[in-house]
Amino acid sequence: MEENKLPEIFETFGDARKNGFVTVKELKDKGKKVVGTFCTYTPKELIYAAGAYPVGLCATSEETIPEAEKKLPKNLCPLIKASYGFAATDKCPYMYFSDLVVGETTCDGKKKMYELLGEIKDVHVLQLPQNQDERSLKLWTEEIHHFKKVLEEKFDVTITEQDLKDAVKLCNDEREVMQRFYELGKLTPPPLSGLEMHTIMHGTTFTFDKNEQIKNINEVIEKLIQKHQEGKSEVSESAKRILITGCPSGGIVEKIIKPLEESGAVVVCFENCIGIKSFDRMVNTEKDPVEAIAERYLKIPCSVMTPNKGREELLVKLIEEYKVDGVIDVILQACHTYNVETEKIREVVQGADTPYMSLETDYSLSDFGQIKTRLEAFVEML
Ligand code: BJ8
Repeated sequence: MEENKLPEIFETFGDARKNGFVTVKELKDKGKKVVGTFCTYTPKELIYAAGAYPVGLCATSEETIPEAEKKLPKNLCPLIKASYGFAATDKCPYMYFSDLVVGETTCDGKKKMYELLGEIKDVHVLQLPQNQDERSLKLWTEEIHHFKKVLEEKFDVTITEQDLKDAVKLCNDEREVMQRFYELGKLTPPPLSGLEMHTIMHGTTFTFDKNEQIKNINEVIEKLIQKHQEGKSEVSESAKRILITGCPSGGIVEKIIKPLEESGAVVVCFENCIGIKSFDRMVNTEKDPVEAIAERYLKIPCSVMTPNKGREELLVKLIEEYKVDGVIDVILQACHTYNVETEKIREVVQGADTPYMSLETDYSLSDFGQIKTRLEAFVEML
């Protein structure tokens, strides 16, 4: 391999969704169980502990939205329409092979969509409380105990305490390596672009062998650190450093991340569910595993929580740690919770002396030119 050339792992992760199709079929042929998930609040540990494999379901392209709109309103978040559309058209192999799909009571659109999805697939909806206080933690802990029972009955297994502890260890190991990976964005210049970082993080959603993933990511980290030490980063030292927050960014990469980086900026930090929100915070291994899992997941600072102070505190911390020059808040059309929260987030970000811009968009390319112009203007004034 050429010196400093990144391993094919970048490509491997870039193709992870496609390659995962074969893997998931092989797993099914071997009699393994697959559980489709939509949200960062889904405690993957329980799924592993039941001997099944969690997989993120397709929801990041507009391909199936017209089909979804036959049943769902047009003015609904594109992520929700795409999720349903992929299921209704059988175009997501992960959905097709899922023995169970797990939804959650996060936003109104999703929880109502799951009712329709339940007509196509076996769906279990986790009753997620809407705030993070002690009473909610009790409810959520009970809900996780219930989820354990649902999985035991569905897959005819008994989940032991040791199964849970092993699963906690696996997920904590993954979090640890992913934290080391995204913290590479703290370097100046960062040794990889935001687009590359996004590709890898998105690819992990479709990687079934987590130990293999941990090994591969470690390899990428070592290469990138070496690249940085040798001053060979392709990112310019003067590139404006951007933090992306808001709705999941899987469906807007071509529309926002790419043009942003083409206009002289670099995304150094993804605070959203593709990045830090998913991998931040470990499950405490000193406590009862179900309680510790409940505690860890309930703290996720998503806008579906009210209040959602955690997101504000996290942003202020990240702006400093990643030496951020500007924050872009991505709002998927008709996402009321993130949209309403922009006002608070603007105050918090500007209060940290950092320029802020919110962008509301969907998965279509109809506003591509308009967004590109706004991104260029934003980068220019940084
Ligand atoms: S933890 S961000 S994955 S809920 S679907 S809320 S964009 S209107 S996805 Fe999410 Fe879990 Fe939170 Fe993360 Fe808005 Fe659309 Fe609803 Fe959405």
